[in-house]
Amino acid sequence: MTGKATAVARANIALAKYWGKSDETLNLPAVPSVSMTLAPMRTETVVTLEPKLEHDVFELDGARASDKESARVAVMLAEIRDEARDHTHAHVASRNFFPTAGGLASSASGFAALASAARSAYGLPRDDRRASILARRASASAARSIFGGWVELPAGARGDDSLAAYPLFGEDHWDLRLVVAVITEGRKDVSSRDGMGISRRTSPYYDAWVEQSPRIAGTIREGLSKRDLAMLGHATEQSFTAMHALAFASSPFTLYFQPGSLAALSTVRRLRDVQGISVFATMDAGPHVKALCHAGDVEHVAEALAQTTGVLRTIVADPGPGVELE
Ligand code: 2P0
Repeated sequence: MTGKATAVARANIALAKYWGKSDETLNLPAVPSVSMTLAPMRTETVVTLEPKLEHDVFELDGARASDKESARVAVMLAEIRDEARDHTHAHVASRNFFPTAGGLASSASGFAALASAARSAYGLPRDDRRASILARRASASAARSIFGGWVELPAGARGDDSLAAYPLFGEDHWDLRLVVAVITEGRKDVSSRDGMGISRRTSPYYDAWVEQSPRIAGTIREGLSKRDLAMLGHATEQSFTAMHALAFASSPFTLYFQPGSLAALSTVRRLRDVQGISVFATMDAGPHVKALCHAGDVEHVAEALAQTTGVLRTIVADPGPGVELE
């Protein structure tokens, strides 16, 4: 049998952040996270079964991927082969249609697209829950990119390998925008995985983070449900500031901010406090600042951020759909 399938998945940005694992072997998050899937940030992955191959081959953006990246892909393919009872190796070609700058995670869209395309190429029926479980084992934020709109990945209890993300609201629920203020073009220094491990092992605030996160995620869910941007936005800012405070207080300290990040955060505060625009910030494991606002305010917000010292450029994203499979 020669199977071939193509999947498109999109990156997502967490409003309620995942940071810390309850189980490193199964890659289970210690806290619930809630994200928005981003329409323009697409990864397309083509999986082709090739009986002549003696091992899986992974190409990323047209070039042979590193051994480390290839190994993570091979682990997922091996799990799918076991389920499909087909031990043919595969050629995987993945292409990102957005910049792979630090903190604009392409691993989420990449593993979501891979899980979906590979299941289909091996003849398994479409099952987004199973694809989300596979994606979560590879990279927990990828579990959320299986679905469109607004998505939750609950915290996982140690040993529970059935954990998957699920959609809260579709992409048409609310016409919000996320403006990414790009601060550096390079890759980040400390990976999310390493950063959250250091936080869990050494930060004096880790237990408080795990204890408080469900409450913050609950407010974010409620703000989404009521389409209340102030409720959603203040809780979104609480989640990212708590995550970064936790990381900063670890040993050695983990600091993702650059001077431009602080300037962009000031711009967001000024737009809100001085100009009365409903706009709220978040940051991930990188220096970029992401601003959440209504569609009607997005040009003004993007312009103000683009003019901020230290901001290289801006990217505007609207809520996007879940995985598309051919
Ligand atoms: C998030 N991040 O919720 C958080 C906020 C970064 C900051 O999920 O170890 O690459 O592969 O499960 O999914 C990035 O972490 O980590 C992430 P692993 P992942 O989006």
